[in-house]
Amino acid sequence: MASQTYGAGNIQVLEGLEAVRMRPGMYIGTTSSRGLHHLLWEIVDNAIDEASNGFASEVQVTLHKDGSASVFDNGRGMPVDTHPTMGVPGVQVIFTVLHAGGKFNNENYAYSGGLHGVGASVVNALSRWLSVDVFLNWTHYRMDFTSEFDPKTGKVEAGKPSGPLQILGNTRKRGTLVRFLPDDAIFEDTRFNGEQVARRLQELAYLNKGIKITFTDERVPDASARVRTFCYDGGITDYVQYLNAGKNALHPEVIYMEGARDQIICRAAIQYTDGFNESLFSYVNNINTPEGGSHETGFKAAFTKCLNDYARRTGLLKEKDSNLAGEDFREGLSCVLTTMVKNPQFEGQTKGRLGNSEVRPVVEAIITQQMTDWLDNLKNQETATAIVTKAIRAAQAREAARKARDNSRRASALEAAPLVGKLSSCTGRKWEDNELFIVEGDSAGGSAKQGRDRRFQAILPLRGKPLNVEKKHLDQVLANEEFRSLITALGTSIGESFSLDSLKYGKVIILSDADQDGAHIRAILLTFFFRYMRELITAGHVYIGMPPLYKVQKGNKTIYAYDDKELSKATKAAGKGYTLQRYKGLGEMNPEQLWETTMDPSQRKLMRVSIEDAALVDRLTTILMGDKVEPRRDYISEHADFNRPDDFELPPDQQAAREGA
Ligand code: 0R9
Repeated sequence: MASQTYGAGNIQVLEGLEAVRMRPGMYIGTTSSRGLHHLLWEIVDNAIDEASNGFASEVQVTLHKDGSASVFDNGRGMPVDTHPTMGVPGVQVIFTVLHAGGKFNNENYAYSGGLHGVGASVVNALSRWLSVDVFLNWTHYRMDFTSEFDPKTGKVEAGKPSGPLQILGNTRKRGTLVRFLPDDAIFEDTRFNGEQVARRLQELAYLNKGIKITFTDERVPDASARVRTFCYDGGITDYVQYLNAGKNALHPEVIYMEGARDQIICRAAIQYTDGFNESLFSYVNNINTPEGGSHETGFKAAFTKCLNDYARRTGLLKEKDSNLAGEDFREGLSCVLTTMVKNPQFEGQTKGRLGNSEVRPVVEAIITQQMTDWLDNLKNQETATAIVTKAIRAAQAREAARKARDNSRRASALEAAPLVGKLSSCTGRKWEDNELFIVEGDSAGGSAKQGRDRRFQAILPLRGKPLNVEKKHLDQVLANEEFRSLITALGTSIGESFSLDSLKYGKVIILSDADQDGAHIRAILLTFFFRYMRELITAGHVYIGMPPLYKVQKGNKTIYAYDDKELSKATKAAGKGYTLQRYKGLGEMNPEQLWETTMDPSQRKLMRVSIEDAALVDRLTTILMGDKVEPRRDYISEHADFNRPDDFELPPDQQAAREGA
């Protein structure tokens, strides 16, 4: 025992919070906005842990006007009694000793956040100040911490207690309240993104059935929009229904499965739609695993096997038929899969894949058992038959697509020229430097061809509106000429056979008009990339070009304005006697203008397309591109403002200016 006290544990104690300030990246990954939000998630995770362990029913998160954030849970209250070896109150240990929370409480917090779990002390170290209020045993305790410059040592003292633990009085409340102000000396930007916070809290509410999460953004001017409450008694069942809003469900009730074995808990909720896409969202300890992993593998294996067995048992698949593929059974499937695992190992480039191999057989066994029970139930026969029938049709379409792809491969080998006939390629040999502009309309395409720098810019003009792939099978997509040209130009193939390694361009830039038609074309192309070449987006290759909306001219001086704010600046700067031109389409610009405003890397604006939250994007593409009109109209009228300058990537110099401003 004694040797343990003086072992690794002691080293951690000696390592002060200053180490965190020296290398914040080592603890929170980055000091960008993502890292900033990490601080909040750390505290929120601790509150959710207290609730999901059954000790709290409510979590309240508030973004305050002074830039600080606070989190409250109505749980047991952090321990305030004196720590046996450190001789200071428990709260003090939690907020001043690295890794303390986990260290003396591994058993109780079996499933706490693997990715975020850096400890509350890291949040303290990276905050200008932090306060914790504990409501426990009818007593209100409080402790304050600050990170301040100490003139005596010439260093910043990180997260030091401002004084001893205080007793402020009596209370009938129970719980813990933590409030902190992220240090602007550490973070590039200390403003929390209210939408991002709301989205994650909603996700946590779905994943943790019955917990009431209240989010208050005090910075919002409109009082009626300040407070939002998320609470879902149906948990992930409600989540699936939310994902399927705007889709046509194949069966009214969500199928729910749950089980636990070897300290692994697994839950799944599924519902089929009449669509063609697979939407599977998996989580481990409340953390999204977009790259899948052992839990997903186990789920898919069980799911495919159970349904194939069922199809044979019931004669839907005949003896001569071969088994259906997993992807056939997942066509039109919306599924949320969550697992709780003791020591999760996250792997992959973005740490988005679960590595623990022991999880696969457990999930497989739980799903097999639950799925078999469901399929054996008489009242589910109609739905089960519909699922298998749909999968059989999917298999037929997959076969047709394979043939079409073979044909187009053969065709492209024989007559590559006609297939990419519309493409004006570039001469550069370094794929990373090359750019493919997908341009709306032949006339703009013509200007782009003449205006471009042909050494690294290729142009693919699109005639009219491309096919809306949201409503189409892969074989139909492959039969479409516009998409065939695009796929051939990119060189990556598509769907299952997509390969990023064969990509011929570092940037794929969508260039469409700044009007409704242009927005529609953009949405169609993004839907196509999202459904069939998702890696192209996640690897950061897809961009949206931003043509200017206005030209302000005075004498021989020209200013281009990309939104209304810039326009009013430009007209003010120009003073009296300027001429104003409003561009209605790309086609109105001559080649030089198009180059100057939209294509020249040193002057243009590009927006990089990212998938921060695949579940959200999935829901949105369905709402915006699917065939239900109502949800689309509602969404558009609710989010009418697409003028979001923060999402745009400016040329390097302007970017610096914007951040300075
Ligand atoms: C506002 C955010 N909430 C928290 O950070 C929070 C941590 C926490 C907690 C306990 C209760 N509520 C909490 N809220 C707790 C845990 C235990 C015993 N008493 C109270 C226990 O695990 O046995 N704690 C989280 C870690 C610790 N407490 C501990 F390590 F100090 F015990």
